Amino acid sequence: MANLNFKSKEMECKIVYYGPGRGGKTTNLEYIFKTYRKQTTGKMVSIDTRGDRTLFFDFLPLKLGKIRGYNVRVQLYTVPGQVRYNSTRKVVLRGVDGLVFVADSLLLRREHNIMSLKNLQENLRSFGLKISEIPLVIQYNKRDLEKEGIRLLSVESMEQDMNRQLQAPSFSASASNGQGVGATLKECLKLTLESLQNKLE
Ligand SMILES: Nc1nc2c(ncn2[C@@H]2O[C@H](COP(=O)(O)OP(=O)(O)OP(=O)(O)O)[C@@H](O)[C@H]2O)c(=O)[nH]1
Ligand SMILES: [Mg+2]
Repeated sequence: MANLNFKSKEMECKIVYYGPGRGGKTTNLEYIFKTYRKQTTGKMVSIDTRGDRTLFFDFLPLKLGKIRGYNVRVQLYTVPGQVRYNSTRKVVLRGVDGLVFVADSLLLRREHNIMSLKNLQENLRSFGLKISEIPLVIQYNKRDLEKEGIRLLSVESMEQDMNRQLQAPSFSASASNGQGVGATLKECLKLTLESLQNKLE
């Protein structure tokens, strides 16, 4: 839930990176941390990781400066994608203002993407929310692997699997080299701030 202070003109909102294990959520935040130094207000914090697996969450605070008179701060979080950590995912998801769903383009990960999106919908439902009520951007990650000759799902088939009904803005990306990472974040920020603005009016 966004924090609004009318008096001091401060706004704070929460964006959660969701998606299957090993899809590239942490890698997105690492790239943002590296690239948008001016906007980061503190260190990226990774709570409890084993190798490249997030066991609790990652956190990165950003400061966007003044937007329509408000000082806007954003908190980026990632959830642990592994199926067994659902209670942690729910804790991180609580109070979400905007979502980035990071899907894995590997052919072998098709089912994991679909299950993770279902799980997101179920968890939102447990808070009385519908996915259509939360600003959402979908990212098709790891597109760089096409060049390596690794079999990937086509973007069209991923759209069919995940975005036919949602019709969310979507981006191809490669979090490891940063392609599409900024575009994904910017779109999510735009939608999230617009949605908060509408709630204010
Ligand atoms: N080639 C390639 N590898 C990637 C990309 N994004 C992430 N990876 C790799 O995929 C692995 C998993 O990435 P993470 O960012 O840790 O995935 P995650 O979604 O945070 O995974 P969990 O914490 O288990 O939920 C790491 O070894 C990354 O380096 C990408 O765009 N291209
Ligand atoms: Mg992670």
